[in-house]
Amino acid sequence: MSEPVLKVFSYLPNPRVWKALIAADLLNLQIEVAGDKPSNLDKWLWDHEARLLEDHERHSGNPAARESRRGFSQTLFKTDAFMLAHPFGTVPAGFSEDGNVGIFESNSILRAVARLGDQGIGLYGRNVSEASRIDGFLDSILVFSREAQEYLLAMDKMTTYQYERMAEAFEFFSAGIEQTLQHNRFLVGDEMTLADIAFACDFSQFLRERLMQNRLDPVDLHCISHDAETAYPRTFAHLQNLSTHAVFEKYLGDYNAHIWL
Ligand SMILES: N[C@@H](CCC(=O)N[C@@H](CS)C(=O)NCC(=O)O)C(=O)O
Repeated sequence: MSEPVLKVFSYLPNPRVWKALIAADLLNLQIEVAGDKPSNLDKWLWDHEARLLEDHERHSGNPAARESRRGFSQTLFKTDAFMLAHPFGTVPAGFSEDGNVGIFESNSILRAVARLGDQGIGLYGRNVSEASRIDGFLDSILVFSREAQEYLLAMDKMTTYQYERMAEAFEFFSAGIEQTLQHNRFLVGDEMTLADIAFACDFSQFLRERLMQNRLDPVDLHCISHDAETAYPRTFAHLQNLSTHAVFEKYLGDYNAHIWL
């Protein structure tokens, strides 16, 4: 087996990590992944050499102890080196193979994998215009997924404001994807690219809202994507087609089974 080209630390499983893993599988590259289920990440030292902490190290006086910022409620243990490499202190946290450079934001970890792989496969486009168009989709996907993150984290305390923001973001994003797929087989042209990988992972993560309807019931709200297949048929067909690709299936297969029931 070849040497890993990147290291990634994260909670697991995590669709944001799958972006890089799908690209790595398509490019026949290895990524070293370390991590644990979300509720266990407070037992880890967040570092390039991430490791489980000893019980006696898990106290507020540990210089690595920091308040969590987003998506966690526990004290987390992030080394100064981790914060230098990852200015926003988030996971997934990518590291160059030598550990010297932190690569943050899952879309950028994805880009790093593509840059390290065989350019002939075209995952990052075939020319500057295509690569830039892929970047445009990656940015739009990030904007959508940030909104989705806030929404999913607010499930037990949903406000009308939060819900309406998400509904608007979903409509804006899905309409754009639908529009693109009227003309193209994939998001950028007729070949699979990073844009499709990031779309599949982040859109799938948002669709987990369908499994959380019971948490919206008390405030009389319907999950936003309910029946959205009718309004955005190409978008959902694209996700389904991507999900049947063997490499996507490996990561997203079970995760997305609920969508196609
Ligand atoms: N847009 C980022 C999202 C990363 C993110 O927000 N991660 C959160 C967990 S979902 C985190 O690491 N939070 C650390 C903290 O709470 O301190 C990406 O795609 O990588």
